Amino acid sequence: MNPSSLKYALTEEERRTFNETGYLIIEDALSAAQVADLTEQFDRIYDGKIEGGHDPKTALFYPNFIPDHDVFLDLVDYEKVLPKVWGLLGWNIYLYHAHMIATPPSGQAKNDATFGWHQDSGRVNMEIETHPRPRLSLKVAYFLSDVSEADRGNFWIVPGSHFMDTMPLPEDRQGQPEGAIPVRVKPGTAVFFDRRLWHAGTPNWSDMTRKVLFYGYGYRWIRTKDDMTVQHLWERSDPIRRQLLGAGVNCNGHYTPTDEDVPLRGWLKEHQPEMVLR
Ligand SMILES: O=C(O)CCC(=O)C(=O)O
Repeated sequence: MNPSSLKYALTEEERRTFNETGYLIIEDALSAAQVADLTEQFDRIYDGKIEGGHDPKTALFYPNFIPDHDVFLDLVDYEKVLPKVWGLLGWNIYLYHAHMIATPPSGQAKNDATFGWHQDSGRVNMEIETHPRPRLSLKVAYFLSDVSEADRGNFWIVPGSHFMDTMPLPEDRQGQPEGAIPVRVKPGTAVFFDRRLWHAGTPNWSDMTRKVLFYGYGYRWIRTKDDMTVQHLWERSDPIRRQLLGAGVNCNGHYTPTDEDVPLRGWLKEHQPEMVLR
């Protein structure tokens, strides 16, 4: 990790925005060249899935894509983003989940059906006893296609809903919850969202395929949410990237980490000591 990454450290305003609204938009997180490289690999995977029988009219959810190409691997500890992730979650973190979603034009007439609103983490939400639910993890969504207009299969959110345990939905399943908005962003934008923020993927009523990469970061004591077959990448990764890819000394180190388990802590002690107060 290059100390130059600290120029992208989380600002107090960014922290406040994320804490209060449950999300944070970073425009131009990726350059046009990065978007082009990532899109080339995204399209290669997507085309392969269609050749393999995936219905081109339905969304493709493809987890565990990090091993597919180094352009995806390089975003795991991306200097414009990771400092904001540790600014929000601290140093005992790793990439617990990653998935890409392609949402092709639905080919159907626009309707007002209620979207699939949810918080992330499945059973965690039922089995955690506290209110409000704890943050635990966040995702960073990198948008590769232009969703600056609505109806393009946008990611929808209810800003400020991350402290709500339930989301009232219309009984007739028509329309969206109060306060719901489409996230409208240009290619290259990174959208951070708290796992508790009520959100939904939506049908694409435009004529362009929506393309997004999701990187999920959480505490090292959370289990992976997909196969995360990244262990073969440890050997050629630097210590912080290795931590983010799930390396560690032993299982106890997920709970009581040694310096060897969490090189990020050592790095922060040296370069951003206020991040290592506990
Ligand atoms: O496709 C989308 O925009 C929604 C993605 C989503 O629900 C998730 O990552 O949990």
